Amino acid sequence: MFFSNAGHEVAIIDNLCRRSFDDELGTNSLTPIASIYERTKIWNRTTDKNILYRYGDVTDYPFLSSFFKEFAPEVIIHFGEQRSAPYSMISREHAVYTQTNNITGTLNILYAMKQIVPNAHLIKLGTMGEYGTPNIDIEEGFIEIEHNGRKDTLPFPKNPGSFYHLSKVHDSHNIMFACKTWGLSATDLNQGVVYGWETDEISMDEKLITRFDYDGIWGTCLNRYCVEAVCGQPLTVYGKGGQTRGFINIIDSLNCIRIAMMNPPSKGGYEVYNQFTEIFSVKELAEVVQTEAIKLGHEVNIDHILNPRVEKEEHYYNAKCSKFLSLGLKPSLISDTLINHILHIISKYKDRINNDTIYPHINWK
Ligand code: USQ
Repeated sequence: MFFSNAGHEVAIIDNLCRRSFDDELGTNSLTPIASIYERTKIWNRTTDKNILYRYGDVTDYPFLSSFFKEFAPEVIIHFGEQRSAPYSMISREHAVYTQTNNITGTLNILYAMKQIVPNAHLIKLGTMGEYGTPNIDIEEGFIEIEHNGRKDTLPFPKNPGSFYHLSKVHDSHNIMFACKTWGLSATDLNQGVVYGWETDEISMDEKLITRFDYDGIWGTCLNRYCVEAVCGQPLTVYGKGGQTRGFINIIDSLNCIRIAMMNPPSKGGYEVYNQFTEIFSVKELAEVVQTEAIKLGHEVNIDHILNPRVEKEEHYYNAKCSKFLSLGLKPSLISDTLINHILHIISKYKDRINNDTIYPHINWK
């Protein structure tokens, strides 16, 4: 909708697996989401634009290649992956599914680009989690290394924390190889933890609203804290809470993709951007939500619960994110007003919260 509104011709392919994961796990979106058919119909009617939707799976090469031949995309924005770290850690089957689905889908896209649209620009959603939490500054994609008297610029070392995050590392290697070998162009967006869900386009009609996850498998930290505050549960900080990450508002996330689209790498180029706007520890974020929720009359406690993940709970973290700023990104940062607004919207859908799904039950060990 964001790109359609900006005047681009947009086609979506989606196998709707995210909706079936909810059926598998008993989770749900806080916000009621209409079917994709209804959403595209409302969008096309409201705006007089035309988003094309095709049901299909990027791991199905005959489907993908025939779609590429029909639509001939100039830009491919690839967000079609299983994106939950806890989901990938449920069992062997979930880890295998995550890596097979994610890596095969991306490989298929690279082959379809090579064979059908070799001049297209791939914009691929990666993750800041590819780098992990090293005890040195995190660069944007590459680092100059001097070793035994010789120097080279190499991909920044990867040390991720789940089979899901690992799938993105494997994708990055495959994409870089395809650019180098076949002359494709790609931008890898190493995105931090996203929060919020509202955009100008979604606000046009309640039926255009997108999902808002809050459970222990799909919900990300800030969104979860806000829901916990509204439904009177303690905020679930995992362990000591010194886990420090880059965060980004969904509006900035879309603007970053727009900026990446306007600045494609040259043929054979593989560009990496770190896509976040602020750094917080998960404990600091819980305190921000607590303060704001108390102002609204909620009673809010913070619980340091046993960490279900294997991760450092106190560590150095200094990741660079200067490329998007130098290309003109004006970040929307976390503020009292924003948290207040998110808490208000959550209150509106409070009856849809399933308390049983909030506590995290997927253990890494
Ligand atoms: N955490 C808590 N309490 C919670 C939930 C999470 O303390 O209630 C902690 C986790 O232990 C972790 C941190 O918050 O240290 C972030 O966890 P998260 O669930 O908010 O995000 P994560 O699992 O890292 O994954 C999310 C998205 C994923 C994206 C990633 C960006 O689901 O698709 O790739 O954020 S990043 O974290 O930068 O790798």
